Amino acid sequence: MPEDKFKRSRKLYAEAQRYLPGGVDSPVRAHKAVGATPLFIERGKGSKIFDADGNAYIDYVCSWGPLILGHARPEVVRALKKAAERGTSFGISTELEIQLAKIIAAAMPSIEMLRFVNSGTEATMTALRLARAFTGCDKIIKFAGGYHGHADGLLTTAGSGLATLDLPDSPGVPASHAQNTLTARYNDLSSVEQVFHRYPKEIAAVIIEPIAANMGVVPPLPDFLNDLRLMTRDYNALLIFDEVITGFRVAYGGAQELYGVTPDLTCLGKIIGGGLPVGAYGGRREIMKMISPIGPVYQAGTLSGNPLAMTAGIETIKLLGRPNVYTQLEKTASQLQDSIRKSAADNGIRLQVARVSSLLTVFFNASAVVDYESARQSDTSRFAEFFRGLLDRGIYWPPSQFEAAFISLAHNDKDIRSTSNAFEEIFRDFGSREK
Ligand code: HOZ
Repeated sequence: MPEDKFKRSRKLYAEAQRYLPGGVDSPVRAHKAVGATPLFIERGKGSKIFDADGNAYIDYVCSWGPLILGHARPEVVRALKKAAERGTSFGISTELEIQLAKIIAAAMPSIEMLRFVNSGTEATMTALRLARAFTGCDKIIKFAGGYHGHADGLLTTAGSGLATLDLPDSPGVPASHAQNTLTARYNDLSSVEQVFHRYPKEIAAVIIEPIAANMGVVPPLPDFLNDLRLMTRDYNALLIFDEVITGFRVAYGGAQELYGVTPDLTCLGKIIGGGLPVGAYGGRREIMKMISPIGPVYQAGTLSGNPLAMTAGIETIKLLGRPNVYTQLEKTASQLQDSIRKSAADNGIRLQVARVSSLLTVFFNASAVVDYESARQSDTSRFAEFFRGLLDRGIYWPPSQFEAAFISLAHNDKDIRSTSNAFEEIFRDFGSREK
């Protein structure tokens, strides 16, 4: 009998299930959609993670995006150690909050003021509360397949874990709440216009991932974001960019820099906390001035602006400000994209590789993916096989068709070569079975 290379992870998973629902603290980690043993990780270094059985993997999840520098980057670890020695939390302001706020405001000129919170979910939830207070309207528009965290009212036709587990929404959300969420089709301006026509004076905001990354990566079509900007202005609704994934990822100034479109409010998370829990929302001063204690819109948090999260964010973004960082990410990610396409073509495998900068998804789909409907045409059982094939070969890919793979600055040529070889072997196997 072959040796069980996941023995310890299996044991931990069995134990975890007694205490944690599904044995995990976030659904996709249970590997349900890909039929693989959930892993328990002991440590990470650079581009690699190491599980409880001592298996090493080249990691393309990178904690779902925050670790753009790779795992345990020495500069970040050193700064964190020093910060921890000074105290881990005060519940009182520190200068670090001003430092990180200044860095973010300089990177994204649309953000004149911001508030730090502890997760992307908190950021989007509060940005919407603020938009409703500012406009006096209750309804919001989101896009099918867009994921903005798990707050009530944002789980309708959502991507990420809900798409992975094929859940249309979640019980427990009052119907009265969900009915204020209207859904449009990503990359289809006419679907947005239809909603505005129907409720011309009732929409507080349109919230969008400017590059959809929670239905897999789906880039915006040319002009879509710009036209959306103009339309929201025409209807006096706010435009909220959820840049939790794309902020400091696709460009230093996020998707708003890449596409030259200015939102009213922006939600951030992930990279700005350098791997520690964080979120932020910010935007025009006149809107942000409505936040308590200078305005009436209430939002608070015991750990908000936590000094460790601020420190990791500052150190991470400092390193992202060095020359050629985004060129390097582009180069590494495009090498990976090219090798996937080549192996797929050589072996007659029909797939789509969607990529913007260091965000990438392999869709097992014969035609181009432009929205949630087309993303859902993908062959998820083939994806599951692909995931397991990569795992067997020491590569940790996102365990869902409807998530992005993340390339970091720690991924080097050797990692890309090993990953490309794995793709080649897997696609050769797929191809031979199809003949
Ligand atoms: N939704 C996050 C990225 N798509 C990942 C967090 C999670 O669901 O575990």
